[in-house]
Amino acid sequence: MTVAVVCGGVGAARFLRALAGVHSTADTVGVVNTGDDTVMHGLAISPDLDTITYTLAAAIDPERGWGLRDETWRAMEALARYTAVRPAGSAAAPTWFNLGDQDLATHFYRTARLAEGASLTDVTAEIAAAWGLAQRLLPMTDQRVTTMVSLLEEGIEVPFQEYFVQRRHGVPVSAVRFDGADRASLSAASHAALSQSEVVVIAPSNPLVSIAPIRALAQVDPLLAARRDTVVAISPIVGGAALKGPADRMMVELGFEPSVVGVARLYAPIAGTLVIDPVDEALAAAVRAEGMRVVVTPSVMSSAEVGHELARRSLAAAGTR
Ligand code: FO1
Repeated sequence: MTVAVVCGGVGAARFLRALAGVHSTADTVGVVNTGDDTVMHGLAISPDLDTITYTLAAAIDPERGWGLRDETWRAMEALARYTAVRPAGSAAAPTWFNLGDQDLATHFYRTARLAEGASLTDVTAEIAAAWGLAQRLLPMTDQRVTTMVSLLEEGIEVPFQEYFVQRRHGVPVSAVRFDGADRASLSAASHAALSQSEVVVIAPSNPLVSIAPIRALAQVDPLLAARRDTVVAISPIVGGAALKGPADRMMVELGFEPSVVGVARLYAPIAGTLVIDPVDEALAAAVRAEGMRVVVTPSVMSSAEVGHELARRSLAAAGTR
């Protein structure tokens, strides 16, 4: 059975790793958010693609959930010499976004290949091959889409990483926008994956800033809506809290209920089933009232066994009528 997984970063990476334990990796493809992508020091950085690649290669730093384990930071330390002398108004040598010494090689390679005219789809496949991945990973688009976050108190709009990393996602947001999404299109490979795979799983990623940029591409919602019986979403909200990151706070700030019911309202048009954790079982009827079937199974991937069962139940749900 072929499976396409709609992916953000850490939650999706962990789900794909779990899926690899119970399903053929050759039949698995990830369609990955690139709205978080950024350019630092002139380098093209694709955090969600890298988080997934490193996780599936068992090279991720397990505590941070991003970057490589056993990483060193000598290049970042050396940058401090230049931040001391940069003139007022210069953004050169930013040190708030941490690029490890080994991680830099990935960004060097991606940047150089893009400069040669390769598409992000091709470069992503090359990087995945270099790390020995059996799954296919696809950027959602080969064009530039940037998630922009409006900050309530500062009254400005900043690119996602300036909210997430620079401000440690600790400030309230008032809006999110996907710059360039109206001009971009779903990559041909992603389109094929989302339309031809027998099952689509929406990973437990932030619905507002990880899955929403993919949905902002014009083709995606109609494509998924047309096959919603075979689309299964896994709630990233468990017991009213995000599994990781600011999804729960963002939902409140942007006017959504931070619960599996709020998640159901977001996904009901495009997914037939919502997978929720047993702690949310009491809300199952309310999720059904939003028009979704419900699968109740532990969804906090605290062990390989829990992850495997979550993956198994998610795939099985797509066959449930
Ligand atoms: N996340 C952080 O919290 N701090 C960082 O300095 C940081 C650097 C970084 C570098 C490369 C990369 O691929 C990811 C990195 N991340 C960092 C993670 C990333 O910014 C976020 O986790 C995602 O964008 C959210 O999905």
